[in-house]
Amino acid sequence: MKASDLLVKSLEHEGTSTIFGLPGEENLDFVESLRRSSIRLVVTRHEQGAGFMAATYGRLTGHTGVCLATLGPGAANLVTPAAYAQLGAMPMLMLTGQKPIKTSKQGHFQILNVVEMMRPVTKYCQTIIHGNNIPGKVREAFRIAEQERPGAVHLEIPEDIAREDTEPFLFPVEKIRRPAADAKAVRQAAEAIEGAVRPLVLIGAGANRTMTSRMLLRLVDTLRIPFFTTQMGKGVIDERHPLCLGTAALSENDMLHEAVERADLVINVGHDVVEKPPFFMRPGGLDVLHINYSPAEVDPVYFPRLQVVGDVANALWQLTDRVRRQAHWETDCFSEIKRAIDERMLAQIDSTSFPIKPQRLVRDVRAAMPEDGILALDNGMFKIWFARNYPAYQPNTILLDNALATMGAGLPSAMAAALLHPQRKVIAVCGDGGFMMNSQELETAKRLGLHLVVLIVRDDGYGMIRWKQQAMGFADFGLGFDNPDFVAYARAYGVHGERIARTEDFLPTLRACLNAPGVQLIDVPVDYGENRIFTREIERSES
Ligand SMILES: Cc1ncc(C[n+]2csc(CCOP(=O)(O)OP(=O)(O)O)c2C)c(N)n1
Ligand SMILES: [Mg+2]
Repeated sequence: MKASDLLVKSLEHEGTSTIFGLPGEENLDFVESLRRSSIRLVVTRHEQGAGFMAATYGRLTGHTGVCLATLGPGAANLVTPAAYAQLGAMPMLMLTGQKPIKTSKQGHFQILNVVEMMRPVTKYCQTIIHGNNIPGKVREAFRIAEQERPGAVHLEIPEDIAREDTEPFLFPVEKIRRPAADAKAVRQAAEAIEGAVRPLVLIGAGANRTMTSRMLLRLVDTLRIPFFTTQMGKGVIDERHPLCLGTAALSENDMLHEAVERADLVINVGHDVVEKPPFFMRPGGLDVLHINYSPAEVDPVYFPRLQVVGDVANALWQLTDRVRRQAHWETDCFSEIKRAIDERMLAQIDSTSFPIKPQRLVRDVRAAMPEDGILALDNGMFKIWFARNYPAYQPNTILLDNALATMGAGLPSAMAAALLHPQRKVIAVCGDGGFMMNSQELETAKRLGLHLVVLIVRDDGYGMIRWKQQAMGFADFGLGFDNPDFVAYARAYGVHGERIARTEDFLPTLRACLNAPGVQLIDVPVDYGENRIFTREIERSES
């Protein structure tokens, strides 16, 4: 069998149904093999679009998303998506072409050492040097990409290898059960929880990717311990739950930290130091119990004394069975904090001033979204507002990247969500900066017939950096820009566009766009004056 056919067979064997990519001539044998396969090739307008889509596919399904690029320049464009998948723990395989390795007549034209370039941003990267190795390398790539902690892997297929004749053989795909936490560790953790006075649960990114919802809810409901979440832990338990305090959107002096200050034990489920810290541990401060698939990496702001390492859902199940609610627990003290937080959340939500206040924007988006609607956020100031003010009702209904925190991933990740869940409402929320980094994928979205809304939060600048610049006492410099006419821009792609001119128009327009077919773009001017709420929190932390 031809090697490129065997590569496609190996991918089919792993259950790959879609490959996102932008081929070059070095991929043409593979592309021809794909043409005759069951796998769908989704062609994008930039490799970043393909990579971000594949990573989000992996994040949402737990199954490795696959993307394709050519050698040198194409592969270099996949570096950011690789870092996105690697830091965000999303299983993704990148396939890249290469010039022939046995004989080549082109000198070093376009040749980069792609495998070495990918090494720091992947868990596994290899060149296939013989067609017969393909099934083994593919199996290893998938196994490693999906194994906790998930991440990016890379395989390079040189042109001459892709054309080789091979002896086909496929390795069995076995699901590996994760080890359960050690009974002694669970016993010690249970004692620590029972011995605490004001225990508090923190839900992190790891809990969101592996469907621990049911076990976490059982723990919280049985023991009645209040909880808060990191940005990437939003939605594991419905945030309307009476014991939910909210999301720590900032690392320091967030309003949630009043609760952390009162707690004497934080039960940290699925937290990962790659995510921006939801609070800082200090020597001699509160105790932290780390429940995760792997031990906590030692870090100056995170050094838990107690650890339960193993399958998280199983650990929670064991703990809930062991721990008894204690009469001496003072968890009621958190209700007072919750009331204060809820009150602060009401500020400006009804404001009709224009441009729209971020609080009103977030409130209206929540009002328009059904329970299972998916928001995919790009990076910018609005991300903090959504993290703090948007209650998620279901796991993975707010896709935000607080790990690499790259701009440009919002639209492609929303597209992957819309492709996977055509029946659900999907909104990409982008700044005017981040949107323009991958706006060309509007063409891909339109071509694929996706149903999604693209919301551009427009402040004519790199708002988040402008806010930090101001908070640090610097003059306003170097962060403004002009924008295209986004409605005309949408039209050029054959996409419907709307510009909001009055705050009251935003909710009805958003509702109409969510109910209309195809891609709908909304340009909404925002008033970031409200960012001063966070500035005060920064100032307090610096004084
Ligand atoms: C690829 C990339 N470049 C730069 C940054 C640094 N950065 C973080 S937020 C931001 C501004 C984002 O501007 P915009 O998308 O307009 O959102 P806004 O903050 O204005 O709402 C910048 C430059 C980044 N995170 N990622
Ligand atoms: Mg902006």
